[in-house]
Amino acid sequence: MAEMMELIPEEQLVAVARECCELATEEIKFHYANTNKQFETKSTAIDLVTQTDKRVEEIIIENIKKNYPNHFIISEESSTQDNTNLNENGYTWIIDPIDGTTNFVHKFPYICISIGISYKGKLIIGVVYSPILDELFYGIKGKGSYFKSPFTNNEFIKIKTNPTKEINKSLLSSNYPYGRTEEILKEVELKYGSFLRKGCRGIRGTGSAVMNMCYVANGSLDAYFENGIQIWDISAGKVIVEEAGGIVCDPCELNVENENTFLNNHRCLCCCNVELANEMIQVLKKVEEECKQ
Ligand code: LIP
Repeated sequence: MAEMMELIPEEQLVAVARECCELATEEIKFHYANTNKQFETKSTAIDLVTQTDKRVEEIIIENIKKNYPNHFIISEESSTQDNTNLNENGYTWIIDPIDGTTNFVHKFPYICISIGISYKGKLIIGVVYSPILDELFYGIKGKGSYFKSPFTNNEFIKIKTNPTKEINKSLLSSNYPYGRTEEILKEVELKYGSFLRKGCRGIRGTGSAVMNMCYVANGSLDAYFENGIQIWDISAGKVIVEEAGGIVCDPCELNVENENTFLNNHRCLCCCNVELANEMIQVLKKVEEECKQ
């Protein structure tokens, strides 16, 4: 109990999260090129999970427990839907062992390990590592967000979101949801149609929620929107985007006071700044109203 309340230097937590990524990387790389990966399905027939997701999760959890045996852990492949609240009294690690599992199955390189850390119910750290692209992002609350890749000579650079304020000057991103009911499809069509009509320069989708968010953080994209996501898809990205100067909010509302409520609400809008967020919220609100009719 005493350990749960003890304050740990953020840099030390980042180092352990990075170590988790390093330990798991070989497992991902070893199986990545296999064209015949075995998988099971989860919420729907297109929501996939492989043995590698499970093994990577084990490696990460083992390392967290070795360092911090009393910290709470929320993780995609082992947490159930009813235990995804951040611990209000101590630390919680929020893990997606492979964000972009469908990409992994198809050998499409946008996959990453995503680790968020919260303290007393508030996110404080995000670490995201893409083993195939060798891109590492991390953010620490109050201390900024950083990125390194072979294109930065493997040196960390501080990142900042774009100044783009209008939809018609922006490159947006989203992913297609696992749910394919008529209701969901209508909403997806209306959203894409509305942003295209507003003149956005394109709508990209990496197939990994947190990679889309990291690319908003480093200015490769201007915004990301998606409904149907889970707490482990967005926790690490939220810190990284906010610390790079961006906004992470509900698609129809700029301020959601309680972090637990927001992270478990299954919807996310992430923008490079508040002006673009306000313009996008207007569009998304309209779509929501049309969908209710
Ligand atoms: C996936 C996301 C993807 C999103 C899916 C899902 P997984 O995570 O990152 O972008 O569209 O809803 O959450 O299943 O690859 O870990």
